Amino acid sequence: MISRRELLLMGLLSPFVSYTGWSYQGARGLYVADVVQKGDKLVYQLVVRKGKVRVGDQWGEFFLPGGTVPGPLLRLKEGMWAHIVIYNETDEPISVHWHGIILPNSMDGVPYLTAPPIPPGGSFKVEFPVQQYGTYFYHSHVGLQEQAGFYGPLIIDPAEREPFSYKREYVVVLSDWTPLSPHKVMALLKKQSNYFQNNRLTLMDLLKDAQQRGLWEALAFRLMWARMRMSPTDILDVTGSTYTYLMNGHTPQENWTAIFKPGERIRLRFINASAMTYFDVRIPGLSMKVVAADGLYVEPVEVDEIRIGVAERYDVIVEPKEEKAYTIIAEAMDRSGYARGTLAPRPGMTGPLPPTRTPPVRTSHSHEHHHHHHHMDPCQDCPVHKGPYPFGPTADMVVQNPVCMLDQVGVGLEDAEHRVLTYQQLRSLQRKDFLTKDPDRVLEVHLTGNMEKFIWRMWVYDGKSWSWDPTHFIKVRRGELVRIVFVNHTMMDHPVHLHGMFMYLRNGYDEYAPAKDTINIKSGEKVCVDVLADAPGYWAFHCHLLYHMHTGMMRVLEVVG
Ligand SMILES: [Cu+2]
Repeated sequence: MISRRELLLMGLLSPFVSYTGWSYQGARGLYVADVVQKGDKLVYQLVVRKGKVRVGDQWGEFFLPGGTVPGPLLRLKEGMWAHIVIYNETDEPISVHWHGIILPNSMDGVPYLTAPPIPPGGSFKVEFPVQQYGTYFYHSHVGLQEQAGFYGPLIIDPAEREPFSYKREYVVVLSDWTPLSPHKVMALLKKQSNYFQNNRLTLMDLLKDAQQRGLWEALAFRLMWARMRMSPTDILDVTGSTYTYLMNGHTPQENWTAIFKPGERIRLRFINASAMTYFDVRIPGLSMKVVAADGLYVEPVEVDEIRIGVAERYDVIVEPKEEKAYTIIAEAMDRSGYARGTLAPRPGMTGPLPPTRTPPVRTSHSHEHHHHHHHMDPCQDCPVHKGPYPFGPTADMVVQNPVCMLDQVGVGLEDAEHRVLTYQQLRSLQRKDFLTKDPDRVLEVHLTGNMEKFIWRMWVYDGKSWSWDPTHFIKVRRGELVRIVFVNHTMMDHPVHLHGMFMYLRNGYDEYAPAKDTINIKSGEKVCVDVLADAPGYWAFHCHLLYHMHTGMMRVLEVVG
């Protein structure tokens, strides 16, 4: 009998080593970090280097935790202690943030806010009691290092028996890589925000559109978008025109492969570690049973496709029955490219690639699309301040009547002829009694954007005044139950991440609301969450689209006491 752990190791060890000859040789592929157990401590050493790695026929400069991209898999155990020593062997300051992990504020890895960055040649010892289980990841929180490969998976084995069983498991890290330096990408976006978007609409599209809705209506629709200085094809800012999408560090051509025996139940832990890419994940021919969201168990839901926002994680169980290769495809939301791998009974097999789908276009109706009125509106307790709003030129547009869209699949998936996961379906397996209480405080978070200038903001309204400046901390008292109402006034979706505490998504399941660390807020949507502010300190609260965070879509939630 081979243990699950050994199987995991076998499945993960698929090296694609590249040699540069003159600088540090980085490797691509998911490796498992060496661990030493000392009593109730799991001890890791994480050496971070800079190096060159070949991707396809291009070379890239990477930040390489453990010498690889992605960084090595760190595995912890609920109830034990994590001791992770980080060594900075690069020539720049670095930090490591433990995404979704409940830990002391000083260990959170946000430079200057929770601890100074680790200087070149320096080291930092991260220590925290492991109080949770599930699928997480770690990444740099310094500058744009995350875009350059500074991320890796973090898995925590539960103290108690899991509510489902499986024979093997695979970690699937999805990411986006560009041969451009991240600072070049930033500069290009600042200069021309649609620089990477190739899907501009043409005269042909207009004529097709006019056939369907009449010429004047089609023209008016285009004019509306032009006046807003936007395009209905603004789906992702940075696209497959520069990105190569990676699965466990491998390009679609390299076809990362996971082995199964027909009839086995396989657990896949999907982690979206990309800088800017929403992935739509499918395994044609297999349904996926979602068993955990952002690490924590949910009531199982059978679906055929999952949209995974940046920094979100989903655990699924699949049961391939046939002796054949199944393709794992993670398409970028704008269809400009994909990451790809294969589930196969033997190495070397290739599953068929599903046909490319047409790029989504935001329509004038997309905000009402598929909106059904339930008896219970899950957003009924999410009050939103009715303008006027102080956004000024930081907002291209203002959504007057944001819509609750928890039961919607998202732009481009409306017409999918299979089951797509929605937030409405996520129900926690763990009851939290405090979620039935009235909140002690309500905060509104209004997401705004100026596309032309590439300025992004998180405006906060606390019932009295507005603020947007990231150096203006949002203060709450320790122990308060804080309701946060998000409104997305932009044409893009934003995955908003809160450090240090869970956000309980108010989707109608009350005390069984799912706990998430990253909440996707669709264009035009309002969503609300409850946060039990039980962790004192300064917690970063930001859009996880790297270049949005970098240009202002970031705040700090200070828990006082
Ligand atoms: Cu954003």
